[in-house]
Order: sequence, then C-alpha cells, then structure tokens
Amino acid sequence: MDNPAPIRLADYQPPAFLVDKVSLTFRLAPNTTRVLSRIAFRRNPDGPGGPLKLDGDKLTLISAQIDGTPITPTLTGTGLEIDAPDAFTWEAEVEIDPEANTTLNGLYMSNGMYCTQCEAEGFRRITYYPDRPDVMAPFEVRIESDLPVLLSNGEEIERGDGFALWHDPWPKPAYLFALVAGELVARSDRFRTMEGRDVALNIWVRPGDEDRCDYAMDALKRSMLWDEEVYGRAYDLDVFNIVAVDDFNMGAMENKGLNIFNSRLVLASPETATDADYQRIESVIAHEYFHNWTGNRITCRDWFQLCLKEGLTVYRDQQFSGDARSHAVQRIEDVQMLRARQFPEDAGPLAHPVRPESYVEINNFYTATVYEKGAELIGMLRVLIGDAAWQQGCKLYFERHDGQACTIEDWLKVFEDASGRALSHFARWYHQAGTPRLSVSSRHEAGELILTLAQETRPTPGQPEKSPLHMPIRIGAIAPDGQEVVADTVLELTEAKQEFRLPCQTPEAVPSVLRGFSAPVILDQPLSTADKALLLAHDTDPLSRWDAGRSLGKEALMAMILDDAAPDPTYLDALGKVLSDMDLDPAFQALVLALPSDEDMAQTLAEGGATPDPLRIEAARVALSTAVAGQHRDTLANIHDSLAPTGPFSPDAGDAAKRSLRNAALALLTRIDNGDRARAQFDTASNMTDSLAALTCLLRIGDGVTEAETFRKRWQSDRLVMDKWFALKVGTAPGETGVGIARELADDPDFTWKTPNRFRAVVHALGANHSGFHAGDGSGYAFVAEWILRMDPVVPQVAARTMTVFQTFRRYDADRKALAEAALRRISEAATLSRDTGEMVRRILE
Ligand code: 0A1
Ligand code: ZN
Repeated sequence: MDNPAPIRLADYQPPAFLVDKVSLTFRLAPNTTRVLSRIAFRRNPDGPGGPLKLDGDKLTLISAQIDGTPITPTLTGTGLEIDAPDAFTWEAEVEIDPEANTTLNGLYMSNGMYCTQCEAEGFRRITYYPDRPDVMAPFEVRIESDLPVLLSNGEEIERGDGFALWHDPWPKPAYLFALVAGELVARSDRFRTMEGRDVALNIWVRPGDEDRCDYAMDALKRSMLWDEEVYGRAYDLDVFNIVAVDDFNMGAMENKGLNIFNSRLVLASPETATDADYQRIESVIAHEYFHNWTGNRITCRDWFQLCLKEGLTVYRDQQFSGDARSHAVQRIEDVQMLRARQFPEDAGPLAHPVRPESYVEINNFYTATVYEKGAELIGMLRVLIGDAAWQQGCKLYFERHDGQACTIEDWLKVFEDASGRALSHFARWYHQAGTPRLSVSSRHEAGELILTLAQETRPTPGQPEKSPLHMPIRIGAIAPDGQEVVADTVLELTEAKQEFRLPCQTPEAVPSVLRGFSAPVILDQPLSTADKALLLAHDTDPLSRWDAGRSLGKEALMAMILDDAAPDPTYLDALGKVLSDMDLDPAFQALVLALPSDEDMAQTLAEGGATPDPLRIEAARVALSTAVAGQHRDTLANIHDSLAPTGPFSPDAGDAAKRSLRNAALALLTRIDNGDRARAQFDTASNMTDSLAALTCLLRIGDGVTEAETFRKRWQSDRLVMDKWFALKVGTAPGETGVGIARELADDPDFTWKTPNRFRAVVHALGANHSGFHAGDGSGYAFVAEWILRMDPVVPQVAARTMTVFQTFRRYDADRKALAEAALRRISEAATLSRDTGEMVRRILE
C-alpha cells in the first residue's frame, strides 16, 4: 500500500468559487439513482483564483453543462476540474448505486429505505460539488420515488404523486445535506418557540417501532426549551424531522432540519431499554439538536476546526444533562468517560491535538480528543473568564458569526473581546497533544497553606517538546474534623512550577485539589490513605469526593496486584460510611461503589512504569469485590431489598439512581451468594435495566447459562436487545474464555456483521473486555484483526474505528506485544486496505 499524502492545516486556501444556490433532483432507484444538479457558482473575490474544482467519488457522469452548453470536464481521479467563467450555472447528471453502497457514507440503503450520511466527505458520493464546509448555500431538493415518505432538509414546499420538493433557506455546507425515503411512520408533536414559531416535530421509524419514541420526543422538546432558556437560541424552521435507521456508522447526525439517528439512540421502552440507554438517548437527542446553532448556523471553516462544533456541542449537551439530572453525577460520569477513552488516546500512538494539524482520512479524527477533551477546554475557558464573560462571549459568537464557517481563532477572539483577557497562552491547549501530569505538594507555614503545583506533559507523536499550559486548578481544604477550612478557590497555573499561598489556620488540613476536575490532567498528589478517606467522607466537592474514593480503591487494588496484599481495611470501612449515608444521592453512592475498571488499572500501572498483567488485575478486582461484599453483606442486602421497584417504571433520574445503587449492590452480593439474588431478580424483573443487570451479574460469576438462553428466546426478534445480548456474552467472560465465546458467536446465524451495531456488539465488546482482548495466547488480538480485515472493504469507517482497541498494546509484556504486533502486521500487509484503516494501522505501528 502506498501512503496517501496528508492534508495539512497550514495549506488551507479559501475556495476559488462560492455557491449561491443548489437545486438537486433525485430519481431514486436502488441500483441506478440519477442525481441532477443545478448549481449557481460565482468566483470568490477572496479566493486563490484558478479553475473550478469539484469533488466526486464513485459517480458515473452522464452529462455536464455550463450555462446550458454541454461540456466534457477533465476528470482528476478525485473529482473534476473546469476552466470556468466568473459566474455561471453548472448542470450535471450523474448515476449512483445506493444499494451497492455498503460503506454507509453518501446515499445508501438500509432495510429498503434510502438514507444519507454526508459528514465529513460523503456528499461527493452523491454528486460533483465543492465538498468542503466553507462553501455554504441554500438547497432545493426534489425527490422522485413511489415510496410514501420522502424527506430532505428544510421545509416541504410541494408534494405530489411520486415526488416531494424540499427547500432549506439556511445556507449550509454539503456535509449537512440529507435525504431519506422509505416506508416509515411518524410519532409527531409540536413545539412553540420563544419567537412564536409553531414547529412540527416528527420522529420517523419503521412501522412497529412508533411506540418506542416517546422518550426521544420528550427529550427533544426539553432540549429545544433549554437552548432558548440557557443560550437564547430558538429553532429556525417550521419542521424538525428525526429519522431512526438501523445501519449507521456512528451515533447520530445533525443534518439541518433532518437529524438521522442510529435507531439505538431513539427507540426505547421500559422492557427493551436500560437506564443507560435512556440517558444516552436524552444526551444525543440534545447534542444533535444543539448543533443547529453550534455546527449548522455557525459551522467549521475546514475539518481541522472540528472541535469548534463538537467540543462546544458536547459541552452544551453535558450542561443540559446536568440540568436535567444531577450535575454531580453528570460530572463524575463525564470524567470517567474522559479517563477511559481520551486519556489512553492522549498517551498512545494516536495522540493528536484537540485541533489536529494534519490528517490522511478525516473520519479518523472523530475522536475522544476532539469531542471530549474539546468539551473540557470549553469548561476551562469558562472557569478562567468567569460566568458573565462566558455568557457575553457566547452571545457575541452567535451575533458575530451567524451564517459563517469559522475557526478556533474566531471562537477564542470573542472571549478575548468579552473578557478583556488575552487567551493566547490558553490557546496552546488546542495545539498541544498529551495529558499533562499535575504534581502537587503542600505544606503549612505560619497560618498559610502553601501549595506547589508543577505540570509536565510527555512527548507525543510529532510533538517532542511541550510547553506549560494555562490551567484553572480549583482547590479547597478539609480539616480532620471534616470542616472545610479553605473555601473553593481557583488557582491559575501558567508556568511549569508555581507556588500558591492561602490563608489557613489548620496545619493538618488536607488540600482538596482539582475540584470539579477543573483541568483535564493526571493528578499526582501524594495523600495518605487516611487523608483520602477524609476527603471521601467530607469533601464539599462531589467530584473530588468520588475521586478520593476511586483513588483509595486504586491504591487497594495496586497493593493486591503488585504485592499480593490483602484488601485494604481503610477502603472497606470508607465504603461502608458512604453506603450508610442516607443523605447521599443513590447514583453517587453507586458510582463510589464501582471499583476502578481493569482498563483504569492497566493505565495507572503503565503510567507508573509497571507492566499490567490482565489476569492479575482481573483477579484482584474480583477479590476486592468479594471482600467489599463480605464486609458489607447486610447493608448491601438491605439496599437491594429496600430499593426493590414498587410502582410502574419511570426512566427519570430519581428512579434510575435507585436502580443503579440497587444493581451495584446486587453485583457485589452475587460474588458471595452463588447468584441467588441475581437469579431471583432475573426471574421477576419487569424492565430491561433490572433484567440485564441480573444477567450481567450471573455471567460475571461464570453462571447464567440458562438465563442467557431464556433472555435470547424472549428477545430473538428484537434487534436492539439482541445487540445487548451479544455484547454481554462477549464482555463478561474473562481471558481466553471470552475470546472463545466471541468466536462462537461470530458463527451464529444472527451475527449479521455488516450491520455496524451487531459488529460492535461482538468485536468492540471483546476489545472492551480487558482480559479477553489481551488473552495471553494472542487469540483476542487475532480475532479482532481478522474481523477488521473482513469489515474493511465493507464499512471502512467501522473497521478503522475498531483499530483503536490496539492503541495501548505497547503497555503490555513482551509476549503480548509481539502477538499484538503480529496481528497489526497482518492488517498492514493486507493486499488492499481502505485509506481509513491504512492510516490507523500506520499510526499505531509507528
Ligand atoms: N456530527 C456527528 C457525528 C458524525 C460524524 C460522522 C458521521 O459519519 C461518518 C456520522 C456522525 C455528531 O457529532 O453527532
Ligand atoms: Zn456532534
């Protein structure tokens, strides 16, 4: 394989031509769809000059005209080039084959339904066009088909026998184009905006699924209201359509006025969806809706600026979920997710800045770094400039940049203007990859708490030298009697090392550092076990409180893994206090009760220079869980009994919190009761949360064979529930057993692997099974590599995304490293490999 040349931010040039209007006609046919385009082009006065360049991929050009005169354009391999006048109308007819399009990129078919996905560069598979986000235009779309439902962006302006005409007045880049045609039914509602617009809301699904849309609809209406109340942003069309599709590469897509969703992020009923599903549906519905302003009305100049829309929109959906549920729990879960997904990325071969500087395939950069770390940067910015300037800056951003394609510089400038502060030092966060390590030491002297903060970032690929970053560090201090003696304060760390002095009359006070996880760093603060227990019991900041518990748990596990130590009694006692504190939110208690994940332990061991042994980590976690259960048997049993469901199921946060604590208790109790409680819960559960939790507990102790079969029989025909079943079977068995189960299931007739959700339910589930994927005989690596190679020619984006499970392989012992490397070489040496997977394997092996 030759290596395609990277695209670099430094080479950005504005487009040579702008588009004033796009008219498209689609004559839909599964193998021979005709797309007729009529596009008004005008030379960009600020452009570089030169010919008109249109992108095109897998298109058969039937005819082309400029101002009505047929022409024969020069085909370039990636599109075509034309010497064009300064203003003209381009007309073309192309033929495409949606049925043969397995990539789920461009126009494709899913269960007889036509569907599109154009971000990032899928529109070029539909027609010739300047497929770049800084070319924005209003679209008119005529769809010709006998299918009953024909949808595109904007509003329907005409509907007749076998056709529909849609018009989207808001100029948009091609990546926000969408078209759907099929036999669909709608769950409909209305929303009146603060500007008095009466908006029709529709969620389109396959017949039979319509009674599973209520929660998504409710979440949509709440999102619309929230964006008005919190950001002053109202919806801007008379209709908002959402379509659920089974075959989809990602979670969902914010196409203007026509969001397209993976069906697992829309459909929910108490019998089929877990609390986690409900929560995720709420946040993704909100995320896509919020893109209407942060992404659509104001979009990205180029794909290097992806975090401009994604970091901000994740930040907004996190705020929304916090408002809807609990800020404390939301923050803990966001931090858990950042540490589990983004930290390994930042520490390995795939590390890249939040705003990358080059890429081969942009689809490989829809990463935890761009999304989740991108959101962290927004949160830090807000803490640094304060709420008032934040609000003013947001207002200014919407006023100044509405209708534009912007950069991170534009974004930071509004906050410089609003706050009067220079943000050039802060801007380094966007350029510098890697997670800084924050070392903290403290002493007490003459009525002062003296904190020394030092930061250091290790080299990452292509960035050997790192500079100190500007970060807000929120702190406080707790006295041994549990009183807060230094109130919440934000320190601004700008240098490699700085000392801060705070008045404090209690020499024994324990500093609570990085409250709220105020900066995305690895905290290195040498606290004694007793100090951690104090913070877990008394810190006023819930994130730091939870983190103290996690740190205690890690310390206990570390001693068990490295020194064969017994479970730490301080940790066990501290958990007991949290469990019996009736004032705590049960969701918070459940989070404290969850032991650090195996991946978390492996990461910590590797950071400290040790080699993680997956089976030892697994064994230590099981032993510690068993010890927790043994010590708190009665309290846990009492929790499980007293929180048993009483009324009908409600997905709201309060009830979900109780279920999460009850099921956390069950997971522990199952370690010591041979699964009796879990079996009873499985037999009587009336909702998916409780049923799946019980089954998980049983499978984790190597039991549950009968229950798993009962579950399968019951849900055989439900594709979304069956995805859970596959993932659970693969995810719960340790080591080589897990790989064996994955292999068995890969031969199952229901393993319809070309559907990304089912593929992920087996292959990603094994990747997420720490001791399974890292099975000592290399069978996990071989299995995943084999399936990546199989998936690559079918859905390259999914194959490439699966590659990320290999990003940590260098952490492990020599034997595992060699086995993983051999699997990676098999991928890299394949006769043909997509650009997506090719780039990933090269970066991982480099
Ligand atoms: N913009 C979407 C994410 C998305 C990106 C690419 C896709 O297809 C390759 C699909 C969706 C979001 O942030 O939700
Ligand atoms: Zn997004």
